[in-house]
Amino acid sequence: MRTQVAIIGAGPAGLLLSHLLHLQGIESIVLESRSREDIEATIRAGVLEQGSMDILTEAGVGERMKKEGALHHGFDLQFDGRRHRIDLTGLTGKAITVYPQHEVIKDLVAARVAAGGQLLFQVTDVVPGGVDGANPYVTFVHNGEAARIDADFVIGCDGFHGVSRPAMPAAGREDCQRIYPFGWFGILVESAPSSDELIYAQHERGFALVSTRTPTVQRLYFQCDPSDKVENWSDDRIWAELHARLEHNDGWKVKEGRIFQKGIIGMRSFVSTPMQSGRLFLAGDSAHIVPPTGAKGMNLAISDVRLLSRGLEQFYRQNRQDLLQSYTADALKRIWRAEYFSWWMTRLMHTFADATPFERQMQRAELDNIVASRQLATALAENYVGAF
Ligand code: RFL
Ligand code: PHB
Repeated sequence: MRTQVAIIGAGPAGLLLSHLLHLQGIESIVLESRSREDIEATIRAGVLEQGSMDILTEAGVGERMKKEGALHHGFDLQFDGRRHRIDLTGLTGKAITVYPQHEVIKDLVAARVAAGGQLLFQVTDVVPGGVDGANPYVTFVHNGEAARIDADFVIGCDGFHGVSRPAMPAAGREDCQRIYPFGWFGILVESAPSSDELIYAQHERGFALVSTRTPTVQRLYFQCDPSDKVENWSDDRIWAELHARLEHNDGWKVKEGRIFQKGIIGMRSFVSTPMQSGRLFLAGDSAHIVPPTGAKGMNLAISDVRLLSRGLEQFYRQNRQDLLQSYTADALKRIWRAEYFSWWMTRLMHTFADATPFERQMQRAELDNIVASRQLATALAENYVGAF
């Protein structure tokens, strides 16, 4: 097989890149280790920044997002049993949309299939090769047969546990990482939303987050031990913990319902540089991870591939490589700001078991400052909506 751009991974990064390239008349093949049903059913992110919505809309895949996604103009910060609204639109003129990542995936897969795009699912043994020369390739196994794609470029969009980052030369590679001493327990609940807007709650028992999915499904999270087991959490224990952490002075209570999905995710900040070696480029979670507190991961994946698609377009249209050469530096500007914001929100909202009484007071005072100062609340809102 031969194509212009071989893409490893059909997450938001890989699928959107393939679609953006197609719109510029550039051919690609996407290789995905899981099945279409599996990628379309995996529950992950929920929040899209305005800039991500604009990119999806310009790419012609924003129709269902506009109809079914929920536009949110603010969210609540809760601490000491009180809520304080962060008026995103009032402070920044922008909003965010809650639209599940797997719906974005469905829209992108449908667009690729409708355009006759090549998506190969359930491939195994994917190995990028020849990336230091002008003729890179990917070998893999599909339907039990060994296969090879020759391409001009190989793009690793295969997430944090993929094969692309390990295939980059070790010399000159720098991995910056912070692993947090807690995780998030996430549940999906059959019930009407408890709140019209997201609630980020700080509590001495640990952080909790009230989010939504659809008018009949809620997404709730609470800080937990990352090595804990889902089996240790009966539905009753989960509700007791959520009620305790989300307790509100006006008597508001989180709505209960049937819990139909439970999972624990670890939390880390991670950036691997450079994001390019020869003809191999990394985009999205394959190059960087943020803790979910700032809701930035999918948004970063989208902005990475927007940059890459421009670089590839310049290569094919004008035979120039300057945008491809500056890809790492250009992408990192946004990535480090999102890393900073996600780390800051995580530190602000979570309970650190080893915090001293002084550190706890500083955390409380910082929250008080944010809700008392329009300038500080504006900085939070600008970062949250991605107004940079
Ligand atoms: P993905 O989505 O991990 O996709 C990678 C794809 O590559 C495939 N793959 C391979 N394919 C072929 N060969 C191999 N060897 C392969 N190895 C892996 C995988 O099967 C997969 O299909 O990476 P991508 O495209 O970079 O997208 C990143 C986002 O998925 C991620 O950053 C977000 O989900 C993070 N995130 C959030 N981001 C937001 O912007 N807003 C949010 O509200 C938000 N909430 C979240 C989140 C992530 C969460 N979890 C579960 C980690 C909430 C949660 C709970
Ligand atoms: C979600 O709805 O999954 C979600 C919302 C906000 C976050 C993280 C996850 O910060």
